[in-house]
Amino acid sequence: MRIVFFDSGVGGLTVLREACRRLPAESFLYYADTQNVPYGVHTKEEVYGFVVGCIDDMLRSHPVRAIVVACNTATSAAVDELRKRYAFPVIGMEPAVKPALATVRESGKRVLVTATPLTLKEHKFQQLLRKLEAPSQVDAVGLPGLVEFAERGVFEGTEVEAYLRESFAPFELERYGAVVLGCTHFVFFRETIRTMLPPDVLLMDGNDGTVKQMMRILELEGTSECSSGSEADIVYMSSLGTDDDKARLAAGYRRLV
Ligand code: DGN
Repeated sequence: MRIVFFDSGVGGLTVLREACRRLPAESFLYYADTQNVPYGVHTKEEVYGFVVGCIDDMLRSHPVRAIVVACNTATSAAVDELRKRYAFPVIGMEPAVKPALATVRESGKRVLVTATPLTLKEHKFQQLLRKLEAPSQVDAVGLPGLVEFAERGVFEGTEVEAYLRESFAPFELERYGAVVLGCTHFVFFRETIRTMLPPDVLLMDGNDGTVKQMMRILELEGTSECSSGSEADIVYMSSLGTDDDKARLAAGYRRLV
């Protein structure tokens, strides 16, 4: 049985890559809901319906050991319901606000969270800020355009830079100690985002924490030396089910290793 990583498109590959590096002997399945990407523009109820449709579709041909919802948007919209519906473990994501706040505690600087508009609007994110007693130290900006760039296979260049510059323009970036990549697609743009920020700003994502959580739940021991992930055993599936989708997903993964 394979461990499944799920996202609307290519973003969750950035989480899968961390899993492949730590668990080189495991077998994985990556499922992308290419029919309904991007999720960020839909309602919570619609996203839940899309995710259940995909998982039920996959279960017809593949038994599942566990599912990692490698998408912050789908996690905030659907993870609680998915846990009630399925008997296998369902692991979700959370924007890395907690570790980011820990890194700025001494400096008194602020944290800027980037994510899709739906993640930022959802109850789960607001609840997380309240739980961390952090609303006044955190600002947020939606970057839905990055999901669209990644799905078009545009991962760098002037178009991406112009979009980021415009999106960050309202913020005084010197005031921030950490920027959180709260969407798995954004990890593809890490290098370009880095160039937009003052050099001492930390960039944080939730990928490693999610994989460690999955390993705890499944009681898996990782290798002490992480591999590149290039030899990983991955089956690719998508809701459109085309060969073109599979090739695009495999190419997206190869970009990361
Ligand atoms: N990769 C998703 C996330 O982490 O939120 C966003 C995907 C989308 O469809 N908007």
